[in-house]
Amino acid sequence: DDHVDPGEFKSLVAAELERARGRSFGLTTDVLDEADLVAQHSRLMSPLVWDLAHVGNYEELWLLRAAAGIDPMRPEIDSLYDAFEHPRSERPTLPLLSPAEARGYIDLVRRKVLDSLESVRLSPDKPLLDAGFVYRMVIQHEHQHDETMLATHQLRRGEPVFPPTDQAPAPHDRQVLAPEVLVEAGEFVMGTSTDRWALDNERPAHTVSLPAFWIDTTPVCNAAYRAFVDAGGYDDERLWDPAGWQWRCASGKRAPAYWVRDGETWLRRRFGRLEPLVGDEAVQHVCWYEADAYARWAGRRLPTEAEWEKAASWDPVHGVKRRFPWGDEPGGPGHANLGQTRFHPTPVGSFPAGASPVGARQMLGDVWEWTSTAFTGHPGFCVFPYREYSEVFFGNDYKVLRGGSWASDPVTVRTTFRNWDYPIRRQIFAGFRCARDA
Ligand code: AVJ
Ligand code: FE
Repeated sequence: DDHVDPGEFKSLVAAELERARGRSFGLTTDVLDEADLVAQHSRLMSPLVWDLAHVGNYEELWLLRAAAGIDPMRPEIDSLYDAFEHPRSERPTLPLLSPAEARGYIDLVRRKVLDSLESVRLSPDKPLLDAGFVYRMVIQHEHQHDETMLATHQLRRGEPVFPPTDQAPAPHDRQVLAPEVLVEAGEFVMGTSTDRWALDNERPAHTVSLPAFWIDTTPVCNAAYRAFVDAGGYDDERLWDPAGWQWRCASGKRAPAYWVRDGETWLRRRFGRLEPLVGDEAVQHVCWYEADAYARWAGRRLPTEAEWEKAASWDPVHGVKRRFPWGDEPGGPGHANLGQTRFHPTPVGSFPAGASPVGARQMLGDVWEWTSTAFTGHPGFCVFPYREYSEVFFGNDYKVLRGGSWASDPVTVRTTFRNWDYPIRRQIFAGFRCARDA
């Protein structure tokens, strides 16, 4: 298992690059016209055509220039697609490639990448190529942008472009589930030093000792969150973090994003359609401040990042860590709601087969889960391969999210994966679960 067979690896890379690209086209040129692709649907987001060319430019930088030593194709466009040179709100004013030019460019990059795969050696003496790291990084990068593009679609006004999904209901046993699970006091291994898909901020593995705690078996659902709304939670300053109360007052928000009042009840707007709010689905589109206030109202708190990871991955009986809550092997449709198959979360209590060793459900998939922890490096963190992936975000400004959402591709999630965002952000597919000291 330690050995990476070069032939097998190259066919895996080609197939995964192809799969990610099919997804990117399915969110852009396959479904939207030129005007919709270049429009700014929200100041929080890039025009979709920016994301499309950016994933190709990133692929060129890392797989052609850095990995294969190939000269820049169009160095003059690099700065347009550098996320740090231009904030999202500014991107529509840049002389971006048109949708047709962007496609021509990223198609050409991709052809060269596939050609270069023949000659590239996955030598352990080049850290970027060791076990094919840089290819895994680029594949994950495209899927991360695909999830961001879905958030842009959700903000977009206009005719729906995604057909209604008609998925088999998820396997379910919520009637017999205890509301919370106990995680005993003790050490566990946080992070990883061996996962070949792990990005720099997941490394290295290190031992963390936690006191005993209780954590919700499932994410908080719409019905539970609605009880907080109905109880006047948005009007009770005592429930809110001081900065959260400021946000609440300045924004005027009184419910999660996309909830629409309809007399006595609520609807939600989802990818251009108004539909009933499904009570038992995990709540999404809440910011950290809302999650934090709900938890206080419920007499609980958000889990720390370490608590979340221990509940998701640690097998206390065998003293081993799992890559996924259910084990070390990738799951299937019975384990988690991942990979944009449904376009919405499933009911809480779904996926008995996806439970973690302590019995926590839906730790991966459905909704990203806010934790109480600010984003910093694990002890022993080393930048690899570039500071702007995560190190420049370390500090107090960003909160860690865990577990991935229904929009996250399976190759981008594992129990060590870390996401982060500002505590006011609601456009991402984020919810939460609560915890308390034991
Ligand atoms: C890990 C989701 C916070 O979208 O800003 C994409 C991923 N990094 N391109 C982001 C990322 C560079 C990143 N997040
Ligand atoms: Fe990016």
